[in-house]
Amino acid sequence: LRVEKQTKDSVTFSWSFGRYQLRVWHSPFRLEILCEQEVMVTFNSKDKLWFERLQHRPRATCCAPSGPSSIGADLCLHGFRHVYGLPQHADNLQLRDTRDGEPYRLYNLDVFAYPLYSRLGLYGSVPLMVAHKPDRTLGVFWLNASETFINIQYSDHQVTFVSVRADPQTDVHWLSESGMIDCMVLLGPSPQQLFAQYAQLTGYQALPPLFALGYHQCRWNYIDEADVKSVDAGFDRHSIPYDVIWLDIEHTDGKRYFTWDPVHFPEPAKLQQHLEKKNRKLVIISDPHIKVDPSWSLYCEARDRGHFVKDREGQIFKGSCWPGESSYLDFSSSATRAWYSRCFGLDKYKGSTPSLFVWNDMNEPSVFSGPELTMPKDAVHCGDWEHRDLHNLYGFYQHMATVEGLITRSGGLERPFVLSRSFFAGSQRLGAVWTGDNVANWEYLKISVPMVLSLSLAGIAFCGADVGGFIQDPEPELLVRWYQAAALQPFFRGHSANVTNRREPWLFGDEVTAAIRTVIQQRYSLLPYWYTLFHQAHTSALPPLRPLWVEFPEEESTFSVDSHYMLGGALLACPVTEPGIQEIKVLLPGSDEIWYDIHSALVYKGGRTLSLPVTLDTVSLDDNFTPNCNLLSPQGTADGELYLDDGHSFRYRDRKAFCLRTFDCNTVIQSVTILGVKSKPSAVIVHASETPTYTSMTPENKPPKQPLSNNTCSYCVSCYSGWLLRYICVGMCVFNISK
Ligand SMILES: *[C@@H]1O[C@H](CO)[C@@H](O)[C@H](O)[C@H]1NC(C)=O
Ligand SMILES: CC(=O)N[C@H]1CO[C@H](CO)[C@@H](O)[C@@H]1O
Repeated sequence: LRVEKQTKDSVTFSWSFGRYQLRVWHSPFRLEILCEQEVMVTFNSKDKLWFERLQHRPRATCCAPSGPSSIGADLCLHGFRHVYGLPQHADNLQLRDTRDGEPYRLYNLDVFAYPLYSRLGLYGSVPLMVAHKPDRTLGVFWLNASETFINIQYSDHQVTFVSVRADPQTDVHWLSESGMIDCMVLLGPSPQQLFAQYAQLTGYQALPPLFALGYHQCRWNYIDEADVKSVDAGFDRHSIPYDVIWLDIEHTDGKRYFTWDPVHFPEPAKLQQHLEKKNRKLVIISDPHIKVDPSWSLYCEARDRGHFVKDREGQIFKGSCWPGESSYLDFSSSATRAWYSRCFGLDKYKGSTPSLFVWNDMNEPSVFSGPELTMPKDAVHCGDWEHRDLHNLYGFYQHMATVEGLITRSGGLERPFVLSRSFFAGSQRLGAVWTGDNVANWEYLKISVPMVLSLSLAGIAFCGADVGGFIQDPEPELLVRWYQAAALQPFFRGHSANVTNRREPWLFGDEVTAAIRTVIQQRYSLLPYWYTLFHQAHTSALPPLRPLWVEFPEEESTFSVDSHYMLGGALLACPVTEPGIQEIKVLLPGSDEIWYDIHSALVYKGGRTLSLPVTLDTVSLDDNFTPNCNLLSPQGTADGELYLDDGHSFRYRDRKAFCLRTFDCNTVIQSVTILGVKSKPSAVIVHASETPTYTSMTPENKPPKQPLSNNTCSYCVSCYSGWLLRYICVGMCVFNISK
């Protein structure tokens, strides 16, 4: 940064050889960021910058002892007419102009059956806004964990200091209840660079253990050990792959976390060993509220060591939640987090084994007796911080302590898996989140897509929505459609509330069972692709789920699409989210792209909207190759990447025990299936540059049809035989297609 120009009113700094400039005026205070002389962002363009100083008054005499402490600022984003982000809201991906109603609110709340198309705060908050126009993606990160409101105003005219131009602009006004102004502008310019800039500030997506990308079966509640075993056996009986079965609050002894119901779960370790024999895991719930029970040692320990949040009088705060009267662990304290982490030790947590993983629920926190079902803002945390100052971070800190607990339990060797309902900027470092208490109807299925896209844009790449809808009973068609949509979202879990009917995939007749089996099997076939995408998220911050504009940043027609999206750089996914329809419309971007329908192998040119017929089996998945490497080109090449490691430990990080291969021809493979070949080949020869091995990602672990010899193998192929990616050839390979 160097000073380029100084006048009596302003000073101009520049960097990147003068390409970028920062201009600061002192009165009125303004701050402009320019790229090649063009203003991108103006800070305080409407003079809304505001801050109040903390005051110190005796706590008991007033409702906000630090006095009014709000902060606010406005920014003008020049040339932008599309802004996104600010999860979590049950709304479209593109943020709306708020002049016609409420501002977007960021305040973590437990909202059962949350209203749709609302700017109300939900379970988690990420104060990151992403703006996009054809030549730039830009981010505004407002780092504050108190209740925050954001107003957005789109306009067609741009008013700068010196001119009025017929260019769009977006004005954004941020307001937080307390804190300091800590606002970062991320300049991109590409979506990829923006993701990386944001990850440098808040962290990269944790690489999940491979099993966590499989299918999860949950219910409130599987009632006892026999029930768990019978559901587990049901998956085998119906040849439906799955990896994890989940237990909700009823598995405990009276909602005391870290205990087991002695009648229904008398032998939890044996149950986990039973599952582990099939390489399956158990996830149990662990919430932040602790039953007030002086005869329970864990409660007494937390109380005596000062691990609970206090009320404004300095007594231990009490509120009601699942166990009845409860106190809440103060996860903002590092001592409390360390203590809580140790509770997951295998010696301390009786009945747990290394194949038990964790789910943090109700951590907004949910307080049934509190204002808006959460903790009063004047509750007091360690260091005398009021709850209002860190409310949106409470769940993040529980997630952090749980993750720490699982890592420590394994001596630092094994990757944790922890799902959290509440989250904040940076939760991607910890694990997965989901969209909370949704409802079994088509509207909630539809909104799940923009909700997970919005999380993905804000760094939280490992996210999903409960399959089928948590509340109420889905009709079979909805259930099938939901499985199809969710199989193309990162976190894939079926879950249902206690008052709903059972809905394991085989309870609705053969047609439904078969449709669900197909889609879960397809998910497993794509696991190597998912895993590779998570490796990318982990190392380069590109999320697996990408709004179309992330891959096609210059195509304005994609900017408001949120019903379909890219899954990695190669697949376009368009789930069916309406009942009884015969066809869906899909925008295939890129006028020089070639798209292949993965089910029919039909070829389409990009740059148009396509109507595709759908049946109950259809979820549209289209495969794309960039023009310079599609198989229809004379070169007949394409490329792709594959990441593999042991799937569960940190050895990929500590000992670099992984395999990352680029295929110079990597299309969609089953045995060997290659799209885009004009005529039916008689054989395909695989030449490998080193001795390759075959890895099967299917549960049966079948060997390949023909073993490799001399680094080559030959397959008879039919021109098109399905899209299951079954055998992954590890090693640098060249496929020769014999015409
Ligand atoms: C479901 O859980 C709620 C909350 O604990 C309880 O009040 C209700 O009785 C339960 N219903 C059934 C059918 O178990
Ligand atoms: C002082 C203050 O409260 N500013 C904060 C806004 O919130 C973030 C996240 O808690 C803090 O890191 C900032 O310091």
